[in-house]
Amino acid sequence: MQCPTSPFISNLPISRPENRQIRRRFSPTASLNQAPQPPDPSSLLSSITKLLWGPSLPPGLLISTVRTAWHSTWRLMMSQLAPSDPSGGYSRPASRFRANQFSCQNSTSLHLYVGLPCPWAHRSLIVRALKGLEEAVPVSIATPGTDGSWEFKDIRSPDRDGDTLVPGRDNVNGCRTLKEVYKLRKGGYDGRSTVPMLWDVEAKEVVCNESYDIIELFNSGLNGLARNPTLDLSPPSLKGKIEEWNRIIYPNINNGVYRCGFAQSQEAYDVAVKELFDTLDMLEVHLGRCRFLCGDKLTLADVCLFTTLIRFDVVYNGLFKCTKKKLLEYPNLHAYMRDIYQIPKIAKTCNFTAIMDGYYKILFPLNPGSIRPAMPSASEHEVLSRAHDRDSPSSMGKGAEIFV
Ligand SMILES: N[C@@H](CCC(=O)N[C@@H](CS)C(=O)NCC(=O)O)C(=O)O
Repeated sequence: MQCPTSPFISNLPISRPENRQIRRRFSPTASLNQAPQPPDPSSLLSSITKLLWGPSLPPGLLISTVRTAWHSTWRLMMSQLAPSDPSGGYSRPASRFRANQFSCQNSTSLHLYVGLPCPWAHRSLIVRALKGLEEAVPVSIATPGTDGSWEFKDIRSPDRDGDTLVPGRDNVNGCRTLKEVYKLRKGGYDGRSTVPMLWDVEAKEVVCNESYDIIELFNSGLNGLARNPTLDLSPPSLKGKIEEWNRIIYPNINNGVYRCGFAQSQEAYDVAVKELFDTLDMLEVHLGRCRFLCGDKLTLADVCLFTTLIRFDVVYNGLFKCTKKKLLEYPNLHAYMRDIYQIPKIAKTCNFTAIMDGYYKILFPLNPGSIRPAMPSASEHEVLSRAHDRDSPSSMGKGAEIFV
């Protein structure tokens, strides 16, 4: 992002008399013998500042100038990166490719593209793991590049922690970026290149880039290939309840945290943060009575809630200003999250280093210094592995099994 420097420079009052004097001391021939270097915008800016004002800019002027420049640049970036409604509320663009569940039934030509920071992609990794679809639907894991778009890196996983998923290459198309993969489809593509994305290897076509469609397909459309075909995370008897929970959880929690973080007005933020915490308060009561959202069985609604909860204290609480409470302050929600985290294979889908880097280092308009804060100790693996006591018959009223 190069724009922050230019409004700053254009605000400098270069006609001040003392500046003219300083400018006379500047010799344009001083660097003639050096090889030309591309100008580094930040050192260029500090050189200009020093020329005009000496080593220190008057603090009041510095603050008001940078504030004006930063605020307008922030508005410009947010308006392009996070579309908003007239009140400044974040409005998430719709997914472009929706799955036709029937045409993909038991397809042996599917490949999944994900990024580990992304909660929507995380849903697809969890259902893929629970259903035992790892061989049937191989995965390529992208990582955010400096401009925020997804790219693939041929890294030999130095940060590999056990067999936790880590970013790597595009294993099917050999592309450098996800944008290139999208462009391979017939007719090309110039829209948002989002994860998760399900790719048809033979047809060279995007099957779907909407996470809920993908998890429904993984849950019930690939049973001929799944190692765990009898697991049903959306049984007909619970479909209505699951849809009801999704209607509450998607706008207020899954997208709710983004509505807090990407709000472009105080009013929009106030509404989003209230709806978020009202919903968490309600869930805290509900999960004091039931092990999972729809009773004693894990469903797709729990998977969708989990991927936001597991990121809550790690990134949303600080970076997205979801500050009213930490998830740790909700005993039932926190134990519920640990309960799901401890289901075999789920912890391996949670790469906290990738999550923190993906949010703090890449969402530049929200964290311009790109400093990644320390991992909250309550979100460490050891704490998440502590007993949750939600599976004992006495704690939830009756003996509960995780799976239907
Ligand atoms: N509605 C989509 C949302 C997917 C989405 O927004 N993914 C983000 C990462 S969390 C992305 O890939 N953004 C890249 C971009 O917008 O260019 C879904 O549920 O699959």
